[in-house]
Amino acid sequence: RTDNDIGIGIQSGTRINIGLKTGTWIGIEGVTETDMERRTEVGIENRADIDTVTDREADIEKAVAAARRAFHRKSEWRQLTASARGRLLHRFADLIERDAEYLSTLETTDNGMLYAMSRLMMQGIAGTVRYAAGLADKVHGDTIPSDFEGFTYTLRQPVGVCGLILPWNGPMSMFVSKVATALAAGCTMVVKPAEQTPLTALALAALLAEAGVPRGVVNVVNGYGPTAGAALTHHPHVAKVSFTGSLEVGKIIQQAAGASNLKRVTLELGGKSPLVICDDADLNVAVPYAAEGVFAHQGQVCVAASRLFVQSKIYDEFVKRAVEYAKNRKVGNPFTEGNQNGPQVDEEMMNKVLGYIEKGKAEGAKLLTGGQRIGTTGYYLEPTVFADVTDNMTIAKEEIFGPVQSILKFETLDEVIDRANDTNYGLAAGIFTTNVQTALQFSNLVEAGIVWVNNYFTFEPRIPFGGFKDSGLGRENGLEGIQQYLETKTVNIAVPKLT
Ligand code: TXE
Repeated sequence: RTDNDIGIGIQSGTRINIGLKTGTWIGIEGVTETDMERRTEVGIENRADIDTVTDREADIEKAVAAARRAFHRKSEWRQLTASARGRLLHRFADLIERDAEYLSTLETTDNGMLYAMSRLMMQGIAGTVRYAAGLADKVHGDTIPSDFEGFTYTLRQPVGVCGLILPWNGPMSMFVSKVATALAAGCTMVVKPAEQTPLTALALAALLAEAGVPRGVVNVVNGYGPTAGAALTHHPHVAKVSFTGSLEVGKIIQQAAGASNLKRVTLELGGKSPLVICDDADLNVAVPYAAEGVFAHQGQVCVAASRLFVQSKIYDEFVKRAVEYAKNRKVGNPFTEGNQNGPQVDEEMMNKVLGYIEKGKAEGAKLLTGGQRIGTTGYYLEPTVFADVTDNMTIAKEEIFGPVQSILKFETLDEVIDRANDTNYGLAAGIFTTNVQTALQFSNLVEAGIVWVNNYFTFEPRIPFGGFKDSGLGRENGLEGIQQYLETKTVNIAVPKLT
């Protein structure tokens, strides 16, 4: 989204329209008509043109029916062994590696993510799929001793048709983390990408088909939240929804689950993550980490270090260096090498960030650099630093989702732990200190799903990820991630004593 609100579409002889916002079509380099035909041939149902509300709901209906057929006990998918599912996922990872350049170009075109970042992320994306591939044949139950004459064992079985609703900030990484895990568990699914970023989910779905995932197992329907998304969350044949997005919509989804068939729900809903810099920290390390923690990907990251607590002894020096760092950050076209920030995803999100900046100024925070849009083409924002932020200010309480660093001052560890926890969110937290006791005390007491000590943003497919409090429900990734796509069945067998 480096231009104004033009639609991005791919048109071929077959009917595949992607993410149209206006009537304008532009071609995307590297996507040929043959590619598109191959995609329709393999039967992925791609209907992303914006028609009417009813049409969109009808698409979800068709997709859920396809996923339900593919989940039938006699289907090709259900007949596959767990290790065969693992092999399919490894093939999918091979294809992601083969097409890494194309996929990362598409991701940057779609989302505005720096190309250097989307290219670098491809390794992690393939790695996530390989981790899920390895998990596929390691799903098993327990044998439980019984006080009666017999024994009990458990089976862990796929939950059924899943609705996977994706956000726009990490379209590909979210797709693979949800889809690969659900496939490893043996589920079938309907994926609804975010309306801002419809492209890479379609490309990945085509690769799944090329890898040999049977028809109907993964269905992608592009559409808007209140229509396509809501149809999925209310659908009586969807057994589980996994959602990443806003807290507001997370609450709507949980209500829809309760009002329909009590579907299982996993939610990842963002945060207001505290990063604490103690006065014994190495500032040469802490300053860049804190800046990347909130500026990377234009601040559109759920774990962004958006509340930066700096201890009083080093406060002035830290603020000076943070401002210098922000001023030197290069903002521009995400495809241009050397740029460190690209555009916000769209005008609405850019305006939301600018609104928070105005609130920060009005409520008395000290704006030390940035605060403005850059130019009038594209949604570029200056990296912004506010100092003297206090806990009650809006910019210290609400998720900004933009390149805005808010610096707060603290005196003691005891005090900063209470202040860090004084939020309805609880996704991530970080601390920079050279004192191991301080690091451990903070890690034990902070209310967050992940804590980084002397680093920030480290992610791996092996580590469970999710939030405390309003930041979500359940965990994705790691061994816990796959459990969210499984039901436990208990079987009790009578074995009378041989007398
Ligand atoms: O989110 P939405 P938006 C936060 C961030 C951002 C704010 C708003 O603070 O500024 O949310 O972003 C689908 N039923 N995060 O408006 O609306 C929608 O189509 C079912 C944090 O983009 O939650 C899209 O696919 N689905 C975050 C997805 O929900 C619905 C990532 C996310 O959109 C729906 C993104 C409905 N009624 C935003 N309404 C993170 N946790 O990383 C919308 N959707």
